[in-house]
Amino acid sequence: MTIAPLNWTELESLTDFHIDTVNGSTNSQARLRLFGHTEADVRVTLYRDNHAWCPYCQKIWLWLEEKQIPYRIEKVTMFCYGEKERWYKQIVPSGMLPAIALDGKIITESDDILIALEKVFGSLRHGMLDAQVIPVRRLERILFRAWCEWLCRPVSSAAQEQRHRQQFIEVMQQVEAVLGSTPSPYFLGDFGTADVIFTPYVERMNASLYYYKGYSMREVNPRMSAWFDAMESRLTYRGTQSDFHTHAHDLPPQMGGCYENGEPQMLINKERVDHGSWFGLPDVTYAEPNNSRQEALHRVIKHRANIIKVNPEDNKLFDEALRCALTNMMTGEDCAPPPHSDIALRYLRDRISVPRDMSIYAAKRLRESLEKTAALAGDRQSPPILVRHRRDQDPTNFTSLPS
Ligand SMILES: N[C@@H](CCC(=O)N[C@@H](CS)C(=O)NCC(=O)O)C(=O)O
Repeated sequence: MTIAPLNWTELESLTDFHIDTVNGSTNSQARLRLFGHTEADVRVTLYRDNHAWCPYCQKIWLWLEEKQIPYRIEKVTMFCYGEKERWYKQIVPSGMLPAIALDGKIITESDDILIALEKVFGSLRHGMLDAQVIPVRRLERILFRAWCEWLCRPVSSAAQEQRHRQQFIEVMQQVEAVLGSTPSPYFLGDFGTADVIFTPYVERMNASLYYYKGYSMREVNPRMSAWFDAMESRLTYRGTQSDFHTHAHDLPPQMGGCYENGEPQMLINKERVDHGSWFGLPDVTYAEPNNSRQEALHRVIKHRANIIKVNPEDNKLFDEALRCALTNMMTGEDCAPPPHSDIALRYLRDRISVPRDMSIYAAKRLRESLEKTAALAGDRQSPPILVRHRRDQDPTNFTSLPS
């Protein structure tokens, strides 16, 4: 049995999701973060990318959130999905992100930014230049290089692929040893700068190696696994945390390509990340909040005009199909969408970005309902997600309608 789609007013009545972007917990929508201070206390502006894809921006973002420094956020377009804003090139001619303005002075390079912030606001447990932190920072870069070598270089033989894998695993074992050297799940005994430094890329390694190499970093490395669990106990990290689907498809244009190894486990993982089920993937282990559906619904309702406008299929058809998916998400009942709406629904399924659009479980709920509803209309997939650039995500396409 299937039910009729709810209208937008009926759907609106099913969510009272609300967050305080300014003083509440870490979130990707905020333009101003006060942590109970007043605007007069703001000395920092963080320039970060629109979609929260930039790893070096996540490092600064997390640090500011952990230290609860009042700050403003200005969002900038990355080259891979659009044109850099002229105003930004005037202050940072290279266009590189992140940057901060600290008491009006522009600082670039994420490490230099943290060092400058520490000078003014104090360090996050350890300082960037502490004798204990320097080797951990170095290890993070060694792991980063082993990851790039494995993920981003085409190989000419299985033996070469195996060498790259082995090289990465060997560095990973060093990371395991450092994490295992104290009883705490964090680096260097308790949460601090070293954990912030590691966060952006290990999150991306976990996602990309699962998807492109069939290697589940979080599951096969017990210390790393405990580290991720500990990080996920922090609302700061949860607010910046992305998921496997988002990273699998935001990394190729940023990294200049990611190479699949075609192994059986890789093919299974890729299928699951792209087509579901998204629940149970090792991209998150904290318990699902009980309002994840309400969050997803709230976010779609807020941006529905743009979501419908950018969809390649007919607006009226997609409006109804989208309401069917949302009806399914909120009621658990099947809601048959109009014929030929399968592509439209899967187009959105493939373009939900975490944490830009919503948090990790909300995205899983929404993808699940979009897929379930699309399957009632047919088995056609949306055009493949681009790998050289992501101009389908050009922010200028999303700003011309009020949302
Ligand atoms: N070493 C720099 C690297 C920064 C960097 O590579 N930023 C990339 C994004 S993650 C960037 O801004 N690229 C230009 C663009 O994509 O628009 C840092 O630590 O801040």
